[in-house]
Amino acid sequence: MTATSSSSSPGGGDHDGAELSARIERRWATLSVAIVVLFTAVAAFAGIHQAVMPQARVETINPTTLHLSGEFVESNLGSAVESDGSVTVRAIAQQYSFVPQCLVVPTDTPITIRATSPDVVHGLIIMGTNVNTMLVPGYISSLPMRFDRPGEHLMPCQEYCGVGHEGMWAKVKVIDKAAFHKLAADKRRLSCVDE
Ligand SMILES: [Cu+2]
Repeated sequence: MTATSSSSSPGGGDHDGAELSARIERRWATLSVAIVVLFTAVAAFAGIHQAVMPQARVETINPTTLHLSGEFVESNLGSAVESDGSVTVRAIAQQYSFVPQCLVVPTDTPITIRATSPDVVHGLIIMGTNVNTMLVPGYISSLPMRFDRPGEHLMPCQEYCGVGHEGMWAKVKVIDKAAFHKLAADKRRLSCVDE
């Protein structure tokens, strides 16, 4: 017992104990507030840092002429096998459908999806994967993806784009790599209709 404690009071020991636990409690309260402040600061820094950094690469395209010439003409849409064995899928999102409406891709292959919009902002999300991007007129969205097993994934539009928005969706059909390459042997661009 220290000299400052009230030695006259018989309950002095209890008083000390209460003070000690109050001090410990304050210390933990300060620590937990500090942890919350630290994580908020980290999240804010990460978000702001990402928002102010320019994109590594921006690809633009004229939305009024993309159906007439270049990469996104109708005959060039769908899945294409590249010389390195990877696959590039090109698609257009427009009010209120995706072209092609069903994408076909192989398993165990690096795939790049490239898409854009000729009219308003749409979104593309492949359910069950982390593929999720906005499709902004004037810009090409390009994302890598890879599928381990065959199956079907829904691909709805995830940006409200007008009255027909809820009916705007497509499908991604993942098929066995060998079967895909058999199809690709006699077709330049593939979609589900070639299956
Ligand atoms: Cu849409």
